[in-house]
Amino acid sequence: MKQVLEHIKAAAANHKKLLAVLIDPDKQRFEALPEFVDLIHASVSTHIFIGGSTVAPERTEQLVSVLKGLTSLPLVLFPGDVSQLTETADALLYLSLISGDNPEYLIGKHIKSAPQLRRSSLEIIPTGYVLIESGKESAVQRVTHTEPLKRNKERIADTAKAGELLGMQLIYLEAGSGALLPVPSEVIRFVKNDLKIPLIVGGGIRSKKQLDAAYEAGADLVVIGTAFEKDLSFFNALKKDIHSGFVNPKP
Ligand code: 1GP
Repeated sequence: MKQVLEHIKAAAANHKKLLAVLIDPDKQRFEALPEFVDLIHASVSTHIFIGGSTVAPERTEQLVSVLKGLTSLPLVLFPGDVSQLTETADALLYLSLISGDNPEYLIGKHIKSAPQLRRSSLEIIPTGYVLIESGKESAVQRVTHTEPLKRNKERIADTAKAGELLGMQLIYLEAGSGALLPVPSEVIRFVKNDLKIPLIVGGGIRSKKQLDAAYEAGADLVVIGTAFEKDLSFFNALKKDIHSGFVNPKP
């Protein structure tokens, strides 16, 4: 069923905030997954994103297969490379790095993935991926050999708008995994006010306060990875609360 994008759009339209836990197949120990998924289920998380900058081939597929047996939350590929595509997931963020000028990450990887995706039943979601300066060099910057955008809201909004006008279905503002500085609220607000499509924000969010600030500024879906990798007790601050206004599709 191709429903991941529709669900995100409906949530955004109804101001229901979404939270994706990002799992890096190379960093996650498979033995620890049952406990990790239990914590995800007890929290307000609504999605699991899977991906990393450098992941050993097969590892993504193995991880998704294990997760399938543990959860009915949507499993969404957030791949750093073509080798991270697997049919076992529910959807694919088909990322084009529109903040950069490296043709390989604007269209090159996509051409390489086309033979596989032509036959795929994955839900493919075209996503404009916008890397923003965040206080230190990010893995995305290092791997893609592109410069992040300066924290200049006009230029970032123009980039996001260009992605929307090209037909992308989501915009992802990325500060980079483990960023020192998350995407500033004023940038999120400025970009969101200018967009008709849902807005994803990630990178460097490690507290409930920062999460709420991103939501309040207009993020429809926030992605958090490193904070959970470093400290599982962060889930305690994100426990489900019927009054919280979050929506969780898990039955
Ligand atoms: C990285 O935006 C994601 O691509 C999440 O970042 O690991 O810093 O939470 P963190």
